[in-house]
Amino acid sequence: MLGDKDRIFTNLYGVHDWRLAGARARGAWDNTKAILDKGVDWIIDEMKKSGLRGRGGAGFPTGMKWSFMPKEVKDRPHYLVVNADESEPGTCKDRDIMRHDPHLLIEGCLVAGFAMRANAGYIYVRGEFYNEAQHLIAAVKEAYDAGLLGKNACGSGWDFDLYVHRGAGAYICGEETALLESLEGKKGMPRLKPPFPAGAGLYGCPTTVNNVESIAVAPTILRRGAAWFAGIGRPNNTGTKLFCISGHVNKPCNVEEEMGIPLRELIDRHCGGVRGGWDNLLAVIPGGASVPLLPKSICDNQLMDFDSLRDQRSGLGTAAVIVMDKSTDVVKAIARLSYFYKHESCGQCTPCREGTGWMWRVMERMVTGNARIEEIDALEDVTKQVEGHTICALGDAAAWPIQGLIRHFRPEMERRIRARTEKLAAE
Ligand code: L3W
Ligand code: SF4
Repeated sequence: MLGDKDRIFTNLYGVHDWRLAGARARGAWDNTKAILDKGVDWIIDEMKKSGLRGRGGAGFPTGMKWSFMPKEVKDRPHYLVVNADESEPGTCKDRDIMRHDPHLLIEGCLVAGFAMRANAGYIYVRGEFYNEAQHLIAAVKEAYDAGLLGKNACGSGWDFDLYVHRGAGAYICGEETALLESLEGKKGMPRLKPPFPAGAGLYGCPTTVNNVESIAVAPTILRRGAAWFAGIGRPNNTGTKLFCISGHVNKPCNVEEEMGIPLRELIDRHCGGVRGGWDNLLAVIPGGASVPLLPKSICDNQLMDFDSLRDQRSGLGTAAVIVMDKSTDVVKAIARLSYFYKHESCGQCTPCREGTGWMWRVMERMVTGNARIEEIDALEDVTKQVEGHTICALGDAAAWPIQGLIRHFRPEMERRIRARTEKLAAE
């Protein structure tokens, strides 16, 4: 269990002052110049040694990502872009960073921007996060007024401007290249990768897109040292992590915990347990809507980190833990997610545009049992034709929850079909 001394987000619940004075009192902006004075190579090396993996869903090593940026600024400017378009169902951690600890993020932007030789950064905030954007804008102004941003930021000799940009409420704009399109003023439609943003990103220039939490933890890692962060959690799954726990628990909450904490401990310690007790648990979606759910039998001994969850053919994703007790209609729950992906598909590639609608319609019939048993296999087959055959990960995200349902709850799907068939035969 993570002790208070190792917590990075000391105002996660908003009980303290989020403005500059309060943030400074909690350690933010503490001699940032000294970090920058150590130089670009030291910062990137330290980030690599910390083992930090991206907190936006994919878990890509952050230090390595920063190192992909060209070593020198030549003909094109470099950009840092922060993905604050938090829209993954169940996920609400970046929101709390922005409203309760915006200066951690802003200081992180300066450090990350410096390390990737960017003189400008953009924070792309989910459109619905109006109040969060207001806090960010106010905090950015405070930072400019205090000489922490702008020309000669923090007295470092580095110029760094930071802009807050509000999105317009499309889930797909959380995909990094759709976000860049949107930031450029175009329709938020994902680009083919490669090229990755580090080669051709915003306005075709070298760009790194990072999640809010990844950037907000960077200054503390650099102040306390990579070894401190790497000493928390497990190998290849290091550090502290914000978990968002919702659904059928007694006290839903966001909490910063050690990576690799057992799922049961996370729920029992911080959420007062599953509603009706652990034995009343049916299933958990461990990492936001896009990752497959896990039945109770797996949850009993499950560790919450990237590799342990991947071993169960699921994922840590955004660490949004959605708990379902035995009162849940699990087929209906996944059908609702299928509707979500159908609705949010940008429609530019055929397997996703057609497949998400097809999967949703079949899932709706699975809810009532209005299907044939063989259609479960057909449904699974279609998920595999969508998975890996689309421009962006939304296609995979639509396929995986259904695959998880079939893997773990196939008997329940068959039971509904049989029950309906028997009922019709009896009429
Ligand atoms: C340079 C290479 N850069 C990879 C970079 C890439 C990106 C990062 C990860 O999707 C997942 C998705 C959601 N040279 C590189 C390279 N990169 N190879 O590394 O890339 P990737 O493709 O693994 O993932 P992604 O496209 O960023 C993210 C899942 O997360 N998800 C989260 C959704 C989250 C939200 C939210 O609310 N925050 O929407 C949940 O599971 O489904 O699979 O930067 O450029 N060779
Ligand atoms: Fe658009 Fe879906 Fe293709 Fe992504 S996978 S580009 S959301 S149609």
